[in-house]
Amino acid sequence: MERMTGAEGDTEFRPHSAHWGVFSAAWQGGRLVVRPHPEDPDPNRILQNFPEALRHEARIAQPMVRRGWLENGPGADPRRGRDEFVPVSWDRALDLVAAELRRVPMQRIFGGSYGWSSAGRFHHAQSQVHRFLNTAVGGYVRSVNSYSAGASNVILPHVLGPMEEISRRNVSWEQVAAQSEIVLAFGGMALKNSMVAGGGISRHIERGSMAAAAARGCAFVLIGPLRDDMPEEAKAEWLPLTPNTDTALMLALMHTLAAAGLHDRAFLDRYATGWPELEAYLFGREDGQPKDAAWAAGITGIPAERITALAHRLPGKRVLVTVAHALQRAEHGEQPVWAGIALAAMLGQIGLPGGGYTYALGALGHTGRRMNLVSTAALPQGRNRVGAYIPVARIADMLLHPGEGYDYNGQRLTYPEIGLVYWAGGNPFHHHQDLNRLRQAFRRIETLVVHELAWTATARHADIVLPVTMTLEREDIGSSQTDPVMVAMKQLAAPFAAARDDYAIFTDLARRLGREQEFTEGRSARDWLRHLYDRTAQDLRDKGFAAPEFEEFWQQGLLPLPEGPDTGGMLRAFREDPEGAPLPTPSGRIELHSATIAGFGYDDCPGHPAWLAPSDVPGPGAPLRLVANQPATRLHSQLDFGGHSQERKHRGREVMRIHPTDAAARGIRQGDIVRLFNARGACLAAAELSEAVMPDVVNLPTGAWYDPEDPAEDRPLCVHGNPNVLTRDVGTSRLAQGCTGQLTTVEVERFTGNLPPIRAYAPPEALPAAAE
Ligand SMILES: Nc1nc2c(c(=O)[nH]1)N[C@H]1C(S)=C(S)[C@@H](COP(=O)(O)OP(=O)(O)OC[C@H]3O[C@@H](n4cnc5c(=O)[nH]c(N)nc54)[C@H](O)[C@@H]3O)O[C@H]1N2
Ligand SMILES: Nc1nc2c(c(=O)[nH]1)N[C@H]1C(S)=C(S)[C@@H](COP(=O)(O)OP(=O)(O)OC[C@H]3O[C@@H](n4cnc5c(=O)[nH]c(N)nc54)[C@H](O)[C@@H]3O)O[C@H]1N2
Ligand SMILES: [Mo]
Repeated sequence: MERMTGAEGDTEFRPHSAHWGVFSAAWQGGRLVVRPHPEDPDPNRILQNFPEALRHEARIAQPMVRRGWLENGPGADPRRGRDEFVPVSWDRALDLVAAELRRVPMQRIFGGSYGWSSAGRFHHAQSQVHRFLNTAVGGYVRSVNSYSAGASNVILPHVLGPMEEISRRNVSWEQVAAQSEIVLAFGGMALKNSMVAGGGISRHIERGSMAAAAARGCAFVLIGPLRDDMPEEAKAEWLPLTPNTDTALMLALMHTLAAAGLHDRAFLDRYATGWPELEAYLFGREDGQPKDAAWAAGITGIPAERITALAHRLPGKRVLVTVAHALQRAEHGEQPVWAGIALAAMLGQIGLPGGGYTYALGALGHTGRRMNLVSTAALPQGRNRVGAYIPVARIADMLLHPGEGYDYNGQRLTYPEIGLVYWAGGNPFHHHQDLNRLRQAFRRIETLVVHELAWTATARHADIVLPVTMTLEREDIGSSQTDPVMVAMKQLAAPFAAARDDYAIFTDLARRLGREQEFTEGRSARDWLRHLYDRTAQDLRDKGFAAPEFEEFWQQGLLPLPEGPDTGGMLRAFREDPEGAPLPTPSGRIELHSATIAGFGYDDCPGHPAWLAPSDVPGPGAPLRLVANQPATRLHSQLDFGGHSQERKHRGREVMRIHPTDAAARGIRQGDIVRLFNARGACLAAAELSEAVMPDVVNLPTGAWYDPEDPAEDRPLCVHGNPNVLTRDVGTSRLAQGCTGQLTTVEVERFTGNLPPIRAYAPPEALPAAAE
């Protein structure tokens, strides 16, 4: 069963998997036809980005080296991102990378390499690059936490428990469908988001679960700026709320409950610590300001009567509070996560089926599901001998301010001095904020090595670009802890041009560094698949289940995995026995006041949940709030050039939604090309007038590839619609230093100039091949 090279023309449907769904594909009439998993009750169209993407001109055909780097050697260079490229052979490219890895000490290599890459568990690029740097180089400066949940990753363990536990193991969709009476969905539970699950997903159950709950009489309340953050099936009541003011609303709900004596004192006494401190704050005993509904109305834009009425609906009901990731991807993002817990604690439902608190339900197709009983395949990472790390979203700070100190979670850390940055499987020009600042940061380093399948802006900023296969061009195993199917992902197409697998590239590099055996352990890619499979198979057998041999699994294509019971997780166990199953917090209880956090002395994250007025508020020059959320038509920036992503653009631009009143005030009509701008940057987009967006808010999702009109400028216009030219590169607080990219402030105007062409997908200029 060697790798096939002539897959095109194969008319048999073969299984494969992506972060947005298990599927099968075959070639029909010279075109790849993609079919979702037959048992998926609610498949999505992101899968339809594949056919056009496979052989698109945006693919990288061969290894390339930036001209200035080739001529002058490693070093800071303002031409990074607008230089020409020189095609080189694989041998030459790998010699150059190996020489750099020998030259630059591991303490000066940043290999954090954040990014989602592809669903297969072996060719998962981030796992590959980390394993390679550990086993073949010795280590690297890493990153911790995620862009997804930077603030929650840090605050949740202090006050309730680990983020993954709280989001995945406690409250399930089954419980919601059967038991919840009221669901307060802060930030909603948009179906566009639960299409996605890392490692693949065979069944999208969110729409059906919300429909079942609504049919039973469960009331969903959508709190947030966009009406379509809940599906119609949920029949949700929409409470339009000024972005980044959820904490004020939560505090006012708590104040109303406490003032009326409707809070669950017995629950707070038994299961929580810090209620007296929080109560004092709610009643304004500290600062003279009661956090009542009238106070919150002025902040949130929600009338006081609506807030008090909502509060009075809650006591005695099975109420579930869920807080979307989006709320904490913002200034002081720790606060709504913590305040939501406090609200749920006052209602006394934490640990009951379908009630209490869950984090980010529906943000991904991982949440609200049963966990598999057996382990998921994962490539071992080896040992990193470098201790230094950064919170992931501090990358530009690190590159711009080496040697400077900063606060993080009670520690004083120092940014290391980085010479070489190695990226495989992520797109910082997608995920990072204030891209003009990121460009400055990347200009300062000595060498940027990027593995990519397409000419993303990150690849264009690299010094050495190595073209990789996309998932369809190799075989792999698809698997996730929250999906009951393991997928034998078959190769569906030959590698594009000279593209190679990340694993093959790292193997050749490891050989040049004299560490091939350490990296490969003597295994071919196919051997690794068998090895990863065998571990899950052994786990199955150890637990008394049958498991086929690898060859049979590969033949079969799909292997069902046993799901565990819906136990209610850590929070249920804690409710049932708070002494026997305490929470992993310092007090063993829910911390409404944290002595640890208070002890850090941070004014931007005090010892209890608090309203901290944000600094990024509408003002002259930027009177509108921008919501830069996840895109419905793709995963982040991946396959933005694919068919489904393209068909939703207008005149080639990403679509920005604006309320008709705000549009009229600016003379903007449906379909107009508009310019969004603020002090940091500007981009074009196509206007869509919509009452699903609340007034004073505009919505431009992420993922349109960065496309600078004149890259020689300091703040070029992005002609395509990447909102990260506008967002701010500041941490959530000194506690978590998380990403704050979800929200910022902007102005919008009609664009009346000549419409610049989209060049984001066209390969950069290539010079004749170098003599070698
Ligand atoms: N303004 C704003 N910004 C945000 C967010 C926001 O809400 N607002 N959300 C943030 C969040 S939650 C996240 S998780 C990040 C996501 O940021 P990323 O994960 O960096 O985004 P992706 O577009 O998924 O990048 C993955 C890259 O890997 C490449 N790739 C795919 N397969 C392979 C492979 O096999 N090998 C290699 N070498 N490369 C491969 C793809 O071509 C793509 O360029 O964005 C963050 N950025
Ligand atoms: N189709 C698709 N799905 C995805 C992804 C993708 O790229 N494409 N990315 C996946 C990833 S990596 C992640 S981490 C998750 C992210 O999950 P989230 O971060 O929750 O997703 P977003 O779509 O960014 O935000 C959800 C909604 O929150 C609302 N919102 C924004 N700010 C506020 C606020 O201050 N208050 C309130 N109440 N609401 C607010 C916005 O209206 C937005 O639509 O999504 C995942 N799902
Ligand atoms: Mo994310």
